Formats: sequence, C-alpha cells, structure tokens
Amino acid sequence: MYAQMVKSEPHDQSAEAEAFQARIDAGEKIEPQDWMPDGYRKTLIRQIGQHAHSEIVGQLPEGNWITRAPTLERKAILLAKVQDEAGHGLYLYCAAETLGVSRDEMTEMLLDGRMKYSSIFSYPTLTWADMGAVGWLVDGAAIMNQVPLQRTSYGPYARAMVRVCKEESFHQRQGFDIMMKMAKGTQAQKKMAQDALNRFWYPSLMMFGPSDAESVHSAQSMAWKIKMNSNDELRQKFVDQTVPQAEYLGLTVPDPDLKWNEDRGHYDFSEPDWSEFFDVLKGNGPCSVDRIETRKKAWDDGAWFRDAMVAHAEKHKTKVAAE
Ligand code: FAQ
Repeated sequence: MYAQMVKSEPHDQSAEAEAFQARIDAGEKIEPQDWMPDGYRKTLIRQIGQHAHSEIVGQLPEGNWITRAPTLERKAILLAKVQDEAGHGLYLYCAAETLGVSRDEMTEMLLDGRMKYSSIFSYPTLTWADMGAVGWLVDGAAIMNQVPLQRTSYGPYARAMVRVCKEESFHQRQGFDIMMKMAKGTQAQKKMAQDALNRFWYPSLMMFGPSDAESVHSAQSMAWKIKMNSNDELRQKFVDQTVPQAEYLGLTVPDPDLKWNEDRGHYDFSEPDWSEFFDVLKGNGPCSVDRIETRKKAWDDGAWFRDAMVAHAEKHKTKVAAE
C-alpha cells in the first residue's frame, strides 16, 4: 500500500513543490489531506517510524528492571514510565499512518531491517543506577530533540510531540531523582551512579545522529521543517545543559577534554566514537540481535490476536451492511 501510494504521486511536481515550500516557509502546518512531495512523505515516514520503533524498543531495557526495582514506589514509577513509552509509540504510529503507511508495514520494516530504532537501545542496562542514567540522559536527550519538533511542519507529528514532551519531562525528572539518591548515597551507590554515567554518556551523545558533516538528511529535512535543528546544534545544547547537572550530582563526565569555552559560550567536548555508532546502526550493538528477536517474538505471538481483531471488524462490517 505504501509503495502504491508513493507511485501514484504526480510526476511533474515543480509548481506544486514551490507552493508547498512557500507554505512551509510561511510557518503553515501541512495536514494529511494536503498535497506533499514524495520525498517529504517518505522522510516523515522514515523519521516518525524510527521514532515510534524507538519508543517501543526503548521499553525493553527499562522493562528489564520493573521486577527488580528497589522499592514499591520506584517500581510503580518505572511501570508508569514504561507504559508512557508504549503510549508514545502509539501516538507516533498513528501520526505515521496518516501518511498512508500501516503500523503493520512499519513493524515488518523494523523486523526485516529496512527501518531503524535509536542506537541507544542497543546498549544493556546492567544495574539499577542505569534506570537513573536512562531517565536523566536518554530522556534528557530525547526532550532536547523533541521540544523543537512540537513546531515541526507536519501537523499530526507536531501535535503528538506536545503530549510526548510533557511525559518525557516527568521521565527525565524521575531519572535525575534516582541519580540523586544514588550519588548522595553510600560509596557503593555513588560508584554505581558514576559507572552508569560512564557507560551512557557517549551513547547518549550518539542519539542526536552523526555529525552535521556526515548527516545525509539534515539539509533537506531542515528546509522542510521536519527537523528544526541540526544534529550538532542539539548535541551541543544537551552537553551544555547536562554538564552542570552532573556537577550538581558530584559525578564526573567521562571526557578528559570537556572544558567550558568562554569565547564560544559553550562546553568543548570529545566526539563519540563514530565507528562504534555506525557499527551499532548495522545491527552490531551489544543488544541489537536480542532487541529485534524480542520484538519479533512479540509480533509473532500476537498474530492470533491481530487476526481475531480483523475477523471481528469484518464480521461487524458485514452485519452493518446487511442492516
Ligand atoms: N540511532 O542524516 P541523519 C526516546 C540514522 S526516543 C539510529 O542525521 P536524520 C524515548 C538515520 O536514521 C529516541 N539511527 O538522519 C525514550 C539515517 O539512516 P536512514 C528516538 C540513527 O533522520 C526514552 C542515518 O543515520 N528519537 O529516546 C541515529 O536526519 C527512554 C543518517 O543520519 C527520535 O527518533 C540514531 N541515534 O536524523 C524511550 C527523534 N541517528 O534512516 C524509552 C526523531 C541517525 O537514512 C526510554 N528523529 N541515525 O537509514 C530525529 O530527530 C532524527 O531521525 C535523528 C537522525 C536526529 C535521530
């Protein structure tokens, strides 16, 4: 259906494309029924789909800790957070569906490797402190990326982001709260918090994507206001915001070259290991195989339920038509 829909777009798009760009430049929202270039539609499906998959796959490293949370209160909070991620996935799949691709198609594309999910979720969560680091750093990076997306040009995506961002703020705060508890706790707890920061720092920086020089899609996506900022701009903002928070926690960012640059008014910092990033994207992250296998099992195990729902809907349609 997705392939058919893209093929059915008119060939000569120049006048329409110009009018379309003028609408974007004027800050108008594009809605599902509006004409849009093939590339705009495809880019949105790729980005929103990847984002939706990230929310769903992102439940796995945290779900790992629900049964092992240290208190009932921590367990209830984590459970609520993981449920929120499922909700974010649903809003985003729904936003992508308005572009003519079904959730089933997107899931199949994830499972056969045609679509990606965020590199961060290919890393393991080894200790309870990792729940703090994920909330603080991973949700923190997600917010940095998603707050500007509330102003993205595609209406359904922008509106989904408003709710997602509100919930992500709670997630970030709960992560920071765990880090506070650990960092101000016993020596052993502080060591765990530092270890979690050490392991999650660079993978969090990678969440913003490759450097601007290496980013394939940024220029066109920014012209279309599908992306509002470049990858490096957001990474810098994240570092500037997070370093003082690490200092407040009494923890050390694992970067010997991290230094405030008075002239630039920003921190100078070391780039992540980009060869590791591209390797993770190829499916070679520490948990990459496990994540996809888990999603595939969930998808296969749910087949009977999806079939039953479709059969029920068909039966209902026949009944309504007969009345
Ligand atoms: N991981 O040309 P660019 C969350 C790919 S949600 C994997 O710069 P673009 C919530 C990129 O797709 C986190 N792949 O690409 C949560 C492209 O490959 P393609 C997810 C990546 O699209 C918290 C290629 O590299 N957030 O965390 C990554 O312009 C806690 C070239 O890159 C979003 O998805 C990466 N990190 O910019 C849940 C936000 N970076 O597709 C649970 C929306 C790049 O051509 C627990 N997405 N690639 O095969 C975006 O803003 C953009 O898609 C970027 C990448 C910034 C991620």
